[in-house]
Amino acid sequence: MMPPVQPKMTQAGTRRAGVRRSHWVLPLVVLAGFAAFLVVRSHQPIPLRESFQVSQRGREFRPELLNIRRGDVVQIVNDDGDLSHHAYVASERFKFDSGDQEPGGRADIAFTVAGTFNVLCGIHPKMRLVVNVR
Ligand SMILES: [Cu+2]
Repeated sequence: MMPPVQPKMTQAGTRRAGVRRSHWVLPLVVLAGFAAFLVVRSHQPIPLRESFQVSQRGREFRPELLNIRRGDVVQIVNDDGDLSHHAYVASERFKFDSGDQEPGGRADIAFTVAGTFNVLCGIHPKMRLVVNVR
């Protein structure tokens, strides 16, 4: 009695196991695909950085306000005749110091951190540029 019943149960059991496997194979494939997508996406290059120019003529930063994205570069140009200038950021989260900028000198500031930052001139304390980095 028992031996003839045993093979039938095994066949049914195998079929059921097959059905159960197909239930988790599909989600697993979808999950693996999604993981692969994330890996590929994280290796794509960062969007092109924009450059902005700021003049120091007349002992003023112009423009006085910039809205940029993280990674963008602000170039500070001393186009102020024969005056020396300077540009620095002294935030807790972001620091920069151009050193002395002789006439004609340029300093590139790559803002790598989001936030609002003051760019100041160590020689002319009234000079101020506000940079919003989003
Ligand atoms: Cu200055």
